[in-house]
Amino acid sequence: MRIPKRSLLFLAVALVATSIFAGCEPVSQNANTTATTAATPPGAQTLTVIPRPQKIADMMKARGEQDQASPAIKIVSPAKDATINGSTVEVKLDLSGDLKGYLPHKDPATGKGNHIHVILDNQPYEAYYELGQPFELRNVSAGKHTLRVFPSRPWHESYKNDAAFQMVTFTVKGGGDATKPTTTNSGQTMASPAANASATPAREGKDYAPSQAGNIDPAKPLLTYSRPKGEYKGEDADPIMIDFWLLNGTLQSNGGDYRVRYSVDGGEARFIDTWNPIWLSGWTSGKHSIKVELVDKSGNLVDNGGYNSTTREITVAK
Ligand SMILES: [Cu+2]
Repeated sequence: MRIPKRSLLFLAVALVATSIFAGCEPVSQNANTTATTAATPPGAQTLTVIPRPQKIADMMKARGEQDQASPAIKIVSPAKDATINGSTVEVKLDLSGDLKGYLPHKDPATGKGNHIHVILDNQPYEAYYELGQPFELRNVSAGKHTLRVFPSRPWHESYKNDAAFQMVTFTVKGGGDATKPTTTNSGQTMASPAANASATPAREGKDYAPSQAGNIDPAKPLLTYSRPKGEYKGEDADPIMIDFWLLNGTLQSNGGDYRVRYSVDGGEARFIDTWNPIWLSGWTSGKHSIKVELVDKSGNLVDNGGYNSTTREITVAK
């Protein structure tokens, strides 16, 4: 087949023009441009690790010394190895240490603020803002469970000093029954299965899907998945932060033996070798899955009760 020279020239000019225009587009648009020329499947995206966003750097500046704090968190309740009767587990935390002004609290105007990430078993974390008020896990299934907590910033980046993490194991007897209403200690009905949506909770808390503790060895390396989680909209949808907590293990570039491996939508595996959050830019709208794992130098999963390999689904709406 012969292609006229003029057509080839036109094609070349068109390609150059396309790449010039692509260069002017925000990063998030580049993914789409690449996808159309490389015939990748619909929805394909090219994610790039970018530096800490300026918006967050500005927030840190405005917070004074808070980001140099060394918070110490303690789970007061449930006590280690406690047995709890009934499906509601009251959580009480004690925050101390060198706080430098760090205080969990939700600003009613912005809906944001410092908070604690509370994780039942290996479910997505729940945010706990007002430590002076009780927080409860509702509808917890019978059996053995773990609770993990660590302080976080308004943009959900965790504090990573040793004392900033605690985990306890406890057991629930006669746990979650979805047909019965959840009540407070005084017997006042807070939420019934039929009225759940309209009821205003009297305290912070969360209804939980059935889950059990992993068979965790608290002395072995433990990776706790924290972010991303849930739904990302508008300016929060790009970049998106990956953040985790690492117990009993040191990553390769911090002088240790471990690596954190992650992949998005089942794609190519990438590594995080220093214990810091990363920000990924270039997300397309829709559902995405994120897998975060703890591996050794050879790339083998370092298992600990199933918690060291976690896959989460998030929704991006740009
Ligand atoms: Cu958070």
